[in-house]
Amino acid sequence: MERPPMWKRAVCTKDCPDTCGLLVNVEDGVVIGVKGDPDHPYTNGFICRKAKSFPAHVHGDARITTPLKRTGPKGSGQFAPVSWDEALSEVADRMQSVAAENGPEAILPYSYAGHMGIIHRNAGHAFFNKLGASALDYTICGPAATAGFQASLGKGPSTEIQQAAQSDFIVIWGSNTLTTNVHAWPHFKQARKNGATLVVIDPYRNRTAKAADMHVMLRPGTDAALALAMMHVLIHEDMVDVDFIAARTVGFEELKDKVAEYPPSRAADICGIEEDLIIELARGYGKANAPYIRTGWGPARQLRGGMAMRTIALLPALVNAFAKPGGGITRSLGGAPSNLDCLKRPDLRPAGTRVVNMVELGNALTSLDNPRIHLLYVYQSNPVAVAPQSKKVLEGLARDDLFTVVQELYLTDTARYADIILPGASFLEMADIYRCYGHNYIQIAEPAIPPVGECRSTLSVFQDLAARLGFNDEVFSMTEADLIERILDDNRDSPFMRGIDLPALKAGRAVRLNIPANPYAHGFNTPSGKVEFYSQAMADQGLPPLPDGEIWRDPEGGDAYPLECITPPHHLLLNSAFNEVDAIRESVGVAAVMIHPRTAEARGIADGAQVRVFNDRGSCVLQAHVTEDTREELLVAEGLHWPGLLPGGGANQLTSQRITDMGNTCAFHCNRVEVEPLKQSQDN
Ligand SMILES: Nc1nc2c(c(=O)[nH]1)N[C@H]1C(S)=C(S)[C@@H](COP(=O)(O)OP(=O)(O)OC[C@H]3O[C@@H](n4cnc5c(=O)[nH]c(N)nc54)[C@H](O)[C@@H]3O)O[C@H]1N2
Ligand SMILES: Nc1nc2c(c(=O)[nH]1)N[C@H]1C(S)=C(S)[C@@H](COP(=O)(O)OP(=O)(O)OC[C@H]3O[C@@H](n4cnc5c(=O)[nH]c(N)nc54)[C@H](O)[C@@H]3O)O[C@H]1N2
Ligand SMILES: [Mo]
Repeated sequence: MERPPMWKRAVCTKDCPDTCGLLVNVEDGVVIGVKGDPDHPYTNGFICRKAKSFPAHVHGDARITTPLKRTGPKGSGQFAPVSWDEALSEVADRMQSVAAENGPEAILPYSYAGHMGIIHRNAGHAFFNKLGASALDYTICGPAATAGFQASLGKGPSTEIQQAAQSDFIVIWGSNTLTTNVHAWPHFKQARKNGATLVVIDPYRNRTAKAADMHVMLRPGTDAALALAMMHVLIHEDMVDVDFIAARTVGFEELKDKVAEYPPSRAADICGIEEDLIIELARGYGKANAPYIRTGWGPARQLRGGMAMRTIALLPALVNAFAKPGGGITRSLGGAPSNLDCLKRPDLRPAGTRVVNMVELGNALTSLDNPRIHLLYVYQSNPVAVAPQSKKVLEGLARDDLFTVVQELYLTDTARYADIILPGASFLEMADIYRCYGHNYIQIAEPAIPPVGECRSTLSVFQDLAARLGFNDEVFSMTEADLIERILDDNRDSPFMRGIDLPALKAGRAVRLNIPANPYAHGFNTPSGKVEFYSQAMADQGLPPLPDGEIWRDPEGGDAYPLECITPPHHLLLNSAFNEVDAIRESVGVAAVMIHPRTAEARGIADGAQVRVFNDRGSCVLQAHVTEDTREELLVAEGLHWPGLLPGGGANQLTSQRITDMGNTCAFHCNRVEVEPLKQSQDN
């Protein structure tokens, strides 16, 4: 007799703003299907192709299901299965011997957002704090964007995306929405149905730009100049809201002087676009009833990314977009519950513990001293693929005097360098509570299936290690349920958590946080309580208090590298994840680099040819996609492919560990390069 399908609620764990509600079809402990949860109030039953491939992700033949110990040279991928006891005894022994010989700061944890659930994502913090290991600064993604935006509009959530459905002028500024934030699209579509104009500001014609009414294809790193020129038009053509500016902003007179330096003609030169386009954009924005901006992270992945984001974030204040339903600006949403101290236990960290910026992993493993890093523990991250300047990262990982532990689901390029691999449970095998950064809902998920093979959750692995090291603080014996309860309790006084429907949350349904759809109607969370055209806080940090359009290009290599290169997300990959799914990899096909026809012609590069993209930091071999979808001086390498699948490594061969002006983030999209046809003799 056929059994009815058993659908269980789950939450997508991937590092994407949308954090979808899922329904998982389970038969005999095996996930046989995944679909969108139609009851999720934001994601509404729609999921992307990647999420549909979760059955293959969870049950793929290549899934690591037992602990493994290295048997061949580092990087060779040769391992033999060992028991959990043997693996964890060795890890614990190594931790103790490294700490005894070199001090605990010779141990470095490296983790990021492979799993987005609050509990497991943060499950190692208390352990490494107690150990006194070097602490990691989690900078690889958003801090430049956050810092820039906050300097202008203050901390906290921004305009809820659903608001945009009422906008008549939508600007998508450096986000590939149709690829990286697809659930925003129905709201933009709704607005367009009512006549709204949709503008995309992006250096290449990505999927979203192709669907827009207007595409401003600016040079990377020039957003602040563009925003200042828009302000120039708004001010000179009397499109600003003088009452709002007088009452709710600081520094308008100083801003006006700065803006005078950026007439559209000058910005047109800086940005490499037509002056008329800037004027048209500014007038569209200024005359709209409810202008709305969706900022992505792209503009902030530049050396002056903080300044770019800060300047963009000032635009809505000039026209008081906040007062109009549908108007406003979105960067990040959600973010509550935010007090996770009971889980992370910052109190356990010894005072003055060394902090390592995760962007600088390559340097940390090759040149950091006093003490040198002798034990690296990687979990929920794949630094060989995602961290900048891969050559340095690989050089570090190859060190004989470095002991590397990698907790993973798959034999990634990073796992290949491990001395011990610990098999991680997937999100469908563990309970967690999810907050997100693209909508204002939180949700609890229970395990849909038991752990595959001998896989274990991140929390349980750290608790086992804690027991082996004799750590007996309460956190090291709390279950997921205990921790969820404690976190909810600790955050009871947060206004965002007020009125949370606990029974609904415990039943697994998405629950709306008490975050206003238009938080700016209630004021600005800046030091002055106003929008800060002039920021004293920035001046105090030695940063320019006023916006300006100065550009910092990649300083390495100079004129030898006349082209620029950006490395934005691929539609079918999620950072480096989903390379493990055969069907996805086949659809992704070869790794390509977009090259403008004139640039290709000048170098004798034909469409489809193998090319070498290079700079002083490294090189990679990609297939030329000759197209007018990019600018003449700009190469675009969408990713991230697993570097080991490519003949010459991944796009992070080209990127730099140099950090941004604010937030200490990586300028992933700020690289000078050259490209040439691949010569037969070159094997990279
Ligand atoms: N399919 C898919 N979805 C994803 C991801 C993925 O890898 N794949 N990654 C997830 C993660 S971790 C994040 S943080 C988000 C990121 O989501 P996004 O913000 O969409 O991604 P970014 O890499 O920041 O790039 C966004 C856009 O910025 C453009 N850009 C680059 N430089 C500049 C510039 O100087 N100015 C302007 N105006 N634009 C610029 C790029 O061309 C790109 O189209 O997406 C998440 N969603
Ligand atoms: N060139 C370039 N580089 C980039 C970017 C770019 O745009 N261009 N984007 C950057 C951005 S925005 C980000 S956020 C970072 C992302 O950096 P990461 O967070 O490191 O990215 P992922 O590729 O998602 O790697 C996560 C790994 O965690 C593993 N994993 C997933 N779930 C679990 C689990 O439950 N347990 C364990 N142990 N492992 C798990 C996955 O198998 C995967 O290999 O990359 C950055 N790197
Ligand atoms: Mo990210």
